Amino acid sequence: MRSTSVIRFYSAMVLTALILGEFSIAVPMGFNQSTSKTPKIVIVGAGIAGVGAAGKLLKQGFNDIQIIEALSQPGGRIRGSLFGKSVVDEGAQYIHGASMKNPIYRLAKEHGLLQQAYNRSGAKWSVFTNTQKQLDPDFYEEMENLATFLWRAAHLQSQEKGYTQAKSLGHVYLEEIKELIRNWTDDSPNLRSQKLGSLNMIMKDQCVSFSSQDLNDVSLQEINEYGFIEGGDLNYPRLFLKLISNLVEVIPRENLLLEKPVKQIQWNGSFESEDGSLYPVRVVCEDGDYILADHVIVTVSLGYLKEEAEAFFHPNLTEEKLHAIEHMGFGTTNKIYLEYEVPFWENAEHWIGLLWEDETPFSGLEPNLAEWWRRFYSLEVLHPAERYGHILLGWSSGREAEFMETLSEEELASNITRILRQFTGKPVPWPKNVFVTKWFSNPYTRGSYSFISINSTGDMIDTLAEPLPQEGGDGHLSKMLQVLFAGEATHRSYHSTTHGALVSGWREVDRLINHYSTSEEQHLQTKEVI
Ligand code: 6YU
Repeated sequence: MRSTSVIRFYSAMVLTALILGEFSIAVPMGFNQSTSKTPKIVIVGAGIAGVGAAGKLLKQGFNDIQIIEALSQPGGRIRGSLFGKSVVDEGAQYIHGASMKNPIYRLAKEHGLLQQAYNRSGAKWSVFTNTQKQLDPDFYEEMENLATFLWRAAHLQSQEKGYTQAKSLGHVYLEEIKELIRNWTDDSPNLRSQKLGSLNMIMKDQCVSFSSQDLNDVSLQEINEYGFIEGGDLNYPRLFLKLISNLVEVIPRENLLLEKPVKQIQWNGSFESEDGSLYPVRVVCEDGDYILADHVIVTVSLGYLKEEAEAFFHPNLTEEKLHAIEHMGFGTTNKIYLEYEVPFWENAEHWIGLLWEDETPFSGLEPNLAEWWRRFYSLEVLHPAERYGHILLGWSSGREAEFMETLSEEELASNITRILRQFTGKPVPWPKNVFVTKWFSNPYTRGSYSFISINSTGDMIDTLAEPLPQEGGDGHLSKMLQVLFAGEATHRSYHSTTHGALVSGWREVDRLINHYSTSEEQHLQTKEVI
C-alpha cells in the first residue's frame, strides 16, 4: 500500500494580498526599497515556520526571497496521505489552545477552516485489559483524575524556587505514586495492578505528547516552560493541510524551490555574484547549485540538526549551539492507521483503551523492541465512518515507534490483531490496510518534535535561536544576522507545536525588519551629521 500525498502542487499566482491580512503580529517599520539595496534572503525548509516567514517577508516588501525545500511538497511535519476513503493527517492535527490567543487558530478562522472540529468529549469508550477484563468507566475516570493530580503536583514542583533542574517528570510522578500507594492497603492485588496499569497507560499517552521514550527523559522544566494557551486541544482533521496549502498559494512559484536538498550553508564569507556584488552567505545544494544571500533563515528540524549540524554549516556553529543541539530533547511519535472492511466496535465507540495489568509506572518505559506493541495504549475510531471508512488510529512513541517503521504491513497487522483479540476477547478481523507514519526514517525530519530533556534547559532553546554572527565585526551591516534560526524547537514556550513553529518564523522576520529599520535610521542620522 502506498501513501498519496495531499499537499499537491499549488498555484503560481501571486495573491499576496489575500494572506497579508492574516499576519496580525505588530511589527516595526518594513523594508524601504527606495532607499536601500533589497537584501537577498534564503529560507531553508518549507514547513510552517519557513512558509510563514516567507509570507511575512513578502508583506514587508522583502521581495528577493527564495525558499528551498528538500522534499517534493511543502508542509514538512504537516503532511497527509490518502488512506481508506479519505485523507488522514500524518503529523499535526490538534490546535493546542483553540482560542484567538493562538495564531494558528486566528489564521484558520480567517481562512474559514474552523467548521469541522471533531470533539470527542462525552463520546463512548471502553478500556480492556490483557486478561480480557473491561474496566468500569467510573474507575478509569478516577484514574484519570489521579493522573491530573500527579500532573498538578509536578507542575507545582516545577515552579518551586531552586528546584533541581536535573529532576525528571517521571521521578516526581514515582515519588507521588509511592505516597498514594500507602493508602491503597485495602486494595486486592487485582485492583492494585489495574490502578498501576491505568497510570502506566496514561504515562504512555504523555510520552506521545512529549515524543519521549520515558517520562524520566523529560525535565521538570518542560512543564514550567511550556506555554499552555487557553481553549483546550481541539482535533481538526486536515485543517493544517488546508492551512499550509493556503499559505503556500500566495508565494510566487519562482520563490519556492522543491526537491532541492541543501547540502551546506557557508557563512562569514565574501562570495561574489555574476554582477560583482558580494554576499556573506552561500547556500550550496546537493545537486551542486548554489544561491548567494545576505541572510539565511534555517528552519530544519532539531532531529536533522542533531545528525547534520557539523557538516551542514561552514564554518561550524558555535560550541554553545552545538552543545544545545546535542542535549535538547527530540524524539519520535508515530501514528498507525488501520482500515477494516467491517467494524468490530460499536457505532458509538470513540476509542478503545488497552491496559497491561502486568505493567506499572515502576517498571518504567525502557525500550522493548521485542514487544513493541506494548507501547499502544489506545486506538481511536475515526468518525464519521461515511467520510473515513472504518478506521482506527493508534499512537506510539520512543524507540518502539521508530522500530515500527521497519516492520512490514503483515507483521504490523498480525501483531495488532493478536493483541486486540487478546484484550477484547472478540474475533477481531485482520485490517484490510495498514499505514504507519515514518517520521524517524524521514531524512529531513529524523523524529517528530522537541522537548526539554533531562540533559537540557529552556535556556538552550534560546541559545539555538540566536542568530549568527551577533556582531557585524567590521561594521558592515550586511554581515550581521547572516544565519537566523527558526522552527518549532527554537520557540521556548511553544516548542513542539505548529503555532510555535509559525511564530518562530515571524520572529526571525521581525529581527530582520528591526535590523533594517535601525540601519535605515542610523544611515539617515550619519548622513545628517555629515
Ligand atoms: C501541533 C499537533 N501533532 C504529530 C506528529 C508530528 C508533529 N506536531 P518542519 O519540519 O515542518 O519544516 C522543516 C522543513 O525543512 C521540512 O519541510 C524539511 O523537509 C525541510 N528540510 C530539512 N532539511 C532540509 C535540507 N537539507 N534542505 C532543504 N530542506 C530541508 N503540532 O500544533 N498540533 O496536533 C501536532 C504532531 C506525528 C510529527 C506534530 C503537532 C508538531 C508540528 O507538526 C511541528 O511542530 C511543526 O509542523 C514544525 O514545523 P517547522 O516548520 O518548524 O518544521 C507541558 C507539556 C507539553 C507537552 N507538549 C505539548 C504537546 C504538543 C505536541 N503535540 C503533538 C501532537 C500531535 C498530534
